[in-house]
Order: sequence, then structure tokens, then C-alpha cells
Amino acid sequence: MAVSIQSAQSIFSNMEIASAVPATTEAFYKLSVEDQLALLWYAYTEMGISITPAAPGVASMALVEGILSEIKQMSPAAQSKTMFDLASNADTTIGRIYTSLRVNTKLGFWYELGQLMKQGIVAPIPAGYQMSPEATTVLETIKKLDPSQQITVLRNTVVNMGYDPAFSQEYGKRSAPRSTPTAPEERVKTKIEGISEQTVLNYIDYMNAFDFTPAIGLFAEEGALQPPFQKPIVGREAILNYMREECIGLKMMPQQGVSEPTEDGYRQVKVTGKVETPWFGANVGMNIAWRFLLDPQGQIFFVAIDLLASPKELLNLIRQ
Ligand code: 45D
Repeated sequence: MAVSIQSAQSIFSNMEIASAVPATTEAFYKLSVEDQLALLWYAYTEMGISITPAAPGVASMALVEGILSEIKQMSPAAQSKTMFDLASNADTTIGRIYTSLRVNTKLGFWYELGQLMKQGIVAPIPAGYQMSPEATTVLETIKKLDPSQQITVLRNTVVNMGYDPAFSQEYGKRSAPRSTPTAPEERVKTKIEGISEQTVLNYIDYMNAFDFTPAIGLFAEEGALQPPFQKPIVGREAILNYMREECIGLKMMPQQGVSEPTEDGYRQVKVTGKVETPWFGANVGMNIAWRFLLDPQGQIFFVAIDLLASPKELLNLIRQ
């Protein structure tokens, strides 16, 4: 059987991913928008893990200052309506601006709104608001998830707000701004137990330095990257845009891996380890697997990134 992106998706498939995340996300979208907003507020404020103070530094807050000050000046009812419009993907000016932002900036925008809600400058969830029983169930489910799954659910909801969120995920059709990579003298070389493939080691090093142009050079022309719970992003251009939009500030700490030849001169490599987001830093270490399929030239034909169900999956390196 010829190697394809579809066949590549099932390498090392004998692992447990955090399937509670898509299940919870799906249940969340069945709720009314009012319930969604209230639930996010309770989940965010009662989660027990907090955003690191340096985090908004990865967001381009200058881009949202305008809409934030506009919102501050609105009546409480108009503020609530603005949040409702964002959550219900309404076609509004603010909704269109929001869609054009990078993920970290969307998160920074909501972080700031959350602060303003706590200070009473932006309309809070009305005191005594009664969520439906369904929403209460979803909230209870979220509270029981481990922190890395909780923040993934929150992040997904924020990413899908604004007008036409599908557009902001068409990475091939828009170009994201560049940012400055880490200086060469500040970079560290990754070592991964069991892995000597230079492509994989370089991938991690470039990603940790936010040096996305050489990172993309490690991919085959029609190579693909599949983020957790998403479809593969295909082609260098689209992957580069994706990285510029979503990968600034991530800290990748791979620990161990296995590597073996497969058919037609390809090689499959599985690596497990931790990833930290700039928002929660060392407060939340996400358990991650990278499943690489390298082509005969040693280029990345496919890489999937998965959020693992539990830390014990980090040790699941069985070759399958
Ligand atoms: O609506 O190798 C309020 C890839 C009220 C790339 C609110 C990767 C109402 C390749 C509460 C104010 C990226 C795939 C809202 C690796 C309301 C690669 C606010 C993996 C919305 C390794 C809510 C990276 C707020 C990974 C402020 C796995 C919510 C990265 C804030 C994962 C939520 C990153 C935040 C994650 C969530 C980050 C800040 C899961 C951040 C999550």
C-alpha cells in the first residue's frame, strides 16, 4: 500500500488520547450561548489554575486595545451583547476583527475582558444566573478533567469565536505575521532518549526557538502537520502560517521515543514528553505525543501531535 497522509494518520495508533476534550467540546456547543458564556466564566474562575502574569506578552495586545476601549465605554447591556455576538459567530465589526487575530491575541483579549469583568468595568455574568441542568453537567465534567484538558477545552472555545472562525483556520489562504526567533546563543540543543534522527531533533530545536522558516524546511513539500483533535494542515506554506499563528511561546520538552523503518524507505518515530503553553507555564505540563513519518529523504512527510489521556501514556512507546 502506498504511503499517504491518510495512511500516515494511523501510525502508532495504539495509544489513548484525551478524547474527553472533543466530547466535552461537543456537549458545550449544544448549550445556549448564554449558558456557554456563563459556563466559561465559572470554569475559568473556578479552575484552580491561573494564568501566569507574563502570558499576555505573547499576545499582540496593541491590536485589541481599540476594541477593548470601545467595549469599556459601552453600556452593560451592550457589553453583554458584544460577548454574545462573539460567542455566536455573528457578523459584526468586532467579530471580523477578532477573526483576524492570532490565537494568543484572542486569548489575551479574553484574558483582559475577564480582568475587566472581575473589576466590574465590563458586565459580569448576572448574579444569580441559573444555568440549565445540561450546562451544569458540562461544567462538572470540565472540573473533573485534568488541567491540560481543561485549558484545551477553554482554548478551543475561544478559537471558535468571532465571525467565520473557519476562515481563521484556513492557513493556506492567509499569511500570518512573522515574529523574532530566539537568538542563537540562547538556544539549547534537545536530547531525546532513544532518538537520533536529526530531523526530529532539529524540529524541536527550531520550534522552541520560534524559528519557523527552517522548521518548515524540514517538511516534505506536500508534508502535513496534524494538531490535537484537528485535521492535518497540508503543505509548507499552510504549516508555516499555522506555526506563526499558534506556536509562539510554546515550550516543548520531549523525553523519550522510538524509531523504526516502515515500508518504502519511510521511518516512523514516536516521541513523548511535555509541552508548556506561555499562558500557564510550568503550572500545566501537557502530556504530548509526536508521531512522525519521515520520508526516504529524511523529511517530515507527516507529524501528528496528540494530547495524551494520562501521564502513563508517556511510557507507551510500543511499536505498532
Ligand atoms: O466567553 O509540535 C471569560 C502544536 C468569560 C504545533 C472568558 C503543538 C466569558 C506543533 C471567562 C472572561 C501547536 C500543535 C470567555 C506542538 C468568555 C507541535 C475567558 C502543540 C472566553 C507540540 C476565557 C501545542 C479565557 C499545544 C481567558 C498542545 C480563557 C498547545 C483562557 C496547547 C484560556 C496550548 C487559555 C493550550 C488557554 C493553551 C489561556 C491548550 C490556553 C491553552
